[in-house]
Amino acid sequence: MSNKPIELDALVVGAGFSGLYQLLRLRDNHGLKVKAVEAAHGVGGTWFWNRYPGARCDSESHVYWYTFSLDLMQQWEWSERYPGQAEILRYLNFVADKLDLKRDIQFGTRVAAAHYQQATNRWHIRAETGETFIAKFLITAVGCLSSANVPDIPGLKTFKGEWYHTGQWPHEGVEFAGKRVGIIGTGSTAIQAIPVIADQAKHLTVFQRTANYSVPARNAPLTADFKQYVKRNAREIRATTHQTYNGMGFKVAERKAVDTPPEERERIYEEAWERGGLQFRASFEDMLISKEANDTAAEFIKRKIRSIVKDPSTAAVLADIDHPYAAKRPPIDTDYFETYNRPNVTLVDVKAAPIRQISETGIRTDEAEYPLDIIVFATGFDAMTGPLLKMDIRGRDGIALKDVWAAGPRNYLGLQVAGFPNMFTITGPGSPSVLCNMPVAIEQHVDWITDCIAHMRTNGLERIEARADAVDTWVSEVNEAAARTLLPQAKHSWYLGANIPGKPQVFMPYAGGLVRYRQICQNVVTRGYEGFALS
Ligand code: NA7
Repeated sequence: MSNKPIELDALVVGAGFSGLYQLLRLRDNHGLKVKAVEAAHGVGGTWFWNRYPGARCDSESHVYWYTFSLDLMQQWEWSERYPGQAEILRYLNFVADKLDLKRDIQFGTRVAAAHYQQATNRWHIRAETGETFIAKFLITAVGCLSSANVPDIPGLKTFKGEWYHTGQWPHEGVEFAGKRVGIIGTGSTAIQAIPVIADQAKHLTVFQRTANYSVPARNAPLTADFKQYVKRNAREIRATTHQTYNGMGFKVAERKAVDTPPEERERIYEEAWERGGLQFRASFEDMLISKEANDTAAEFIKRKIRSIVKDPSTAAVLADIDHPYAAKRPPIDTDYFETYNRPNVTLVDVKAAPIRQISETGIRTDEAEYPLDIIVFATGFDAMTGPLLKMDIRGRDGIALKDVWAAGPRNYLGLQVAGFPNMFTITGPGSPSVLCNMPVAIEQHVDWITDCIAHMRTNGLERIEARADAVDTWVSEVNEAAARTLLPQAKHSWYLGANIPGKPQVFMPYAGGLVRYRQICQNVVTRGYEGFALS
């Protein structure tokens, strides 16, 4: 390996959905000298790392892909209603190979530091391998749920069994047969993994701190007719995802739960429950705005939990949910609540009796000791800011991103931080992406960044930086958009950073929806990149 820096027009950090598309657009549409660096040994990002049992996307497959090329859409066929991890990884490899992207991706390369040099208007980037890169543009495509959170529970180092975090799952898989397994967490990940692990393990103990809603996914193989429908209607499907609030393929019903008679409301929820999936939250337009409306959905799901789970005390702990429905990321499942009827599954309420310690042989709560062979941490991520702050990013005058964001993330449009010229963040805080169907949000971000860089090149501009007043305005906009919804009412949510001890609690995603966000970004361009200083 040479120590000579590699000089580039742009360096993209990450080779998941965002990084691949960003690399493609700058390289093939604009002829930039661009490279992507990726910590993993393959493409895929989230879908490279999250190989835990049951890992599957909650967006439906016919909208969970790139839509920039109708041709590409014709060449790929999904097999199930919701794509599983392995199939998504195959898809991203298919795209990367088809478009010959891998030759410009350097794998096994994790960025340690990126420092902006004012005199030369260049980013100096250092990888953990010691390699260095010099680039005019730095684009982070590091994902928003990629920094695993393993809680600091005393004694973990002494545990004699095996332990794993779901987001860093061994590629060779984990053998659960005959084992006593404990899983910590009941977020989307755990809700997918629990039924699958329960099916394999001798015994599964679920440690639940915050009870959660879940709606059946109703996953199934796609029929030949549906596959044909997708091929024939690719253009319309793409158009729909650009028109819906969250980039999904379904629209929110134009009716209010509070104005709907109770029997009719019940029928609508029942139908949505049978249809399955995230569409449940689209049953009424006031569900995420009015607590009264939300209560009707919450009560419906709690009744479902009590009717599915046979042991009343287990059902009571599972249904003891204190946040509005969908104010935390709403999970969808395959036989999640049914799994608690299995004789080999136990639910432990660690809100009532917290986990105190991990011993050599298992988990100890305030009330009991649970002997275990394997512990699975389905404990989520240091979301949105975590992957960015893991790198030592410094902007003008050596100012560190971690200092600028000490009280919470601040940026403009989720795309640029004041003081960090020519650096763009894809799916960063302040972006709507985590509340949306991710590939649709990613395509919007990447297209905007690409057009911006192209505009700079056409006009002989060297430098773009968000203005401080524009950042203030965007931070207010993000706060106001969240305040118009029930989302901030879920106090234990990663949207707020509440899952990471000591993290500033700020509602991070933009909750105004993708359509509005797209329009705002477009208006910024129309008004000559309003809010940015270009020179
Ligand atoms: P989440 O949604 O952050 O869920 C993590 C779960 O782990 C949640 O139930 C947490 O309880 C629990 N947790 C975290 N730390 C602890 C400790 N110390 N003790 C007990 N329980 C704990 O992460 P997921 O991976 O499920 O989902 C992340 C996203 O990936 C998801 O939203 C989708 O977008 C895909 P808490 O609620 O904090 O009390």
